[in-house]
Amino acid sequence: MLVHSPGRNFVTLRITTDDGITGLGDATLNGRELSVASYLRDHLAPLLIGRDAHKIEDTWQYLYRGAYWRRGPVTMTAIAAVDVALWDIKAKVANMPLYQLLGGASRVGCLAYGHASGRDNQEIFDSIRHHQELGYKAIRVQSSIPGLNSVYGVATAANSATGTGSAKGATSTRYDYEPARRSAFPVEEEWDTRAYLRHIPGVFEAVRNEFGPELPLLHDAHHRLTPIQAAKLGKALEPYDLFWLEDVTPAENTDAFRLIRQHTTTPLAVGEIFNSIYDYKNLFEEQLIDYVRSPVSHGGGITPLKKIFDYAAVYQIKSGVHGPTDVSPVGHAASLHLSMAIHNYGISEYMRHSPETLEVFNPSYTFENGLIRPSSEPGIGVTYDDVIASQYEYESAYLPVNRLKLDGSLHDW
Ligand code: EZ4
Ligand code: CO
Repeated sequence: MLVHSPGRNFVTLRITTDDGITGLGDATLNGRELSVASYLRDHLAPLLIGRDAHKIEDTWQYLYRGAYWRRGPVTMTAIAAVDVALWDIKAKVANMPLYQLLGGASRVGCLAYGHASGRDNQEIFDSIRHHQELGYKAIRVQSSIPGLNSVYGVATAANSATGTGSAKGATSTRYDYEPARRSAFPVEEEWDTRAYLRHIPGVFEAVRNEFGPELPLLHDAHHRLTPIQAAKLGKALEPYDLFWLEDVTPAENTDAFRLIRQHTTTPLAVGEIFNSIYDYKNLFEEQLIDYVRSPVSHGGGITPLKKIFDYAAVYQIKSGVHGPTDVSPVGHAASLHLSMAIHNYGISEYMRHSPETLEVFNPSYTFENGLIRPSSEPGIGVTYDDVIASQYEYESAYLPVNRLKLDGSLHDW
């Protein structure tokens, strides 16, 4: 179990076989890291000693069914880490990049989107241009809201245009690489849904006028709206032809999508906090969403996520994998290999990790001309540098909480 904080906190599982082959799995659960580390160390690792590393499906079922307590983010992130480490090992033994074992490449690379944001439209335009210069062909746009002093997902002026820099010296509003603040308590932000709904359509109108009709644009509402507010936003954004609108309502009430879907043709994405095929079942069967946000590391691993994507394909629903910096390069690489192989790939979020993170994980995937590609290295193509990692000790860090500006009551995040 590797728990370090190169740029931000990561929990990484390393499994070593009797013949000395190692596999890595991402066990990072942002803001609740140590619970997964304990689940793995105290409950799963002892069960793995002496098991055949090649029996991936059987081991997955053993850990999932054997616990009795199924699902949930902690359990499923822990099982995912074991699953990915075993796939890494199997692919190394086969001497192939993992996507070959998952069916081989269905595409030359995986379309990725980056995060542009700003406090006003001019800053947003600069941030979009900067991301285009970095090679992005699809861009998520988040904006400050007049009257609110900070909004999650909006970088400060210092880094909104560059999108670079390390977490060292980061301030509470430095979101590009450190959405979770290092402190014993979460930052409290303020929120006003009516102000948000009034402002956002104009931002997309301005962006479309500036950049034209072709550029794929995305937006994340971070679970903050009621179903009828979500329907209104989806409708208001229709003229600007979004690639998707993400996480409009609190994700646990999937019935909300029925109402939203009746009102808008804006494509919908959800699932970054889901962890089971059962979370998606009704959404798929009633065709209420368009993109599946689960990353390998929070979706229980490659084994179950492949099944989720295949199930989604029946309904022409595509992948749209979560890829923030709190998914480690191990998690990104695992999602990337699966993304290369499946037929119904859509897009991946790709926030770039900090130099500290990259130094520790040494990912071999590349990003060029809008596409992320795995290398031809055997396995998932990530190696962990323990020596460098040991310089970065875990520090508690939390995502912000959100209170209504009007009366301070806690709001959905
Ligand atoms: O808030 O990864 O689409 N991306 C996101 C992320 C999540 C964080 C939570 O850990 O919503 O920024
Ligand atoms: Co999101």
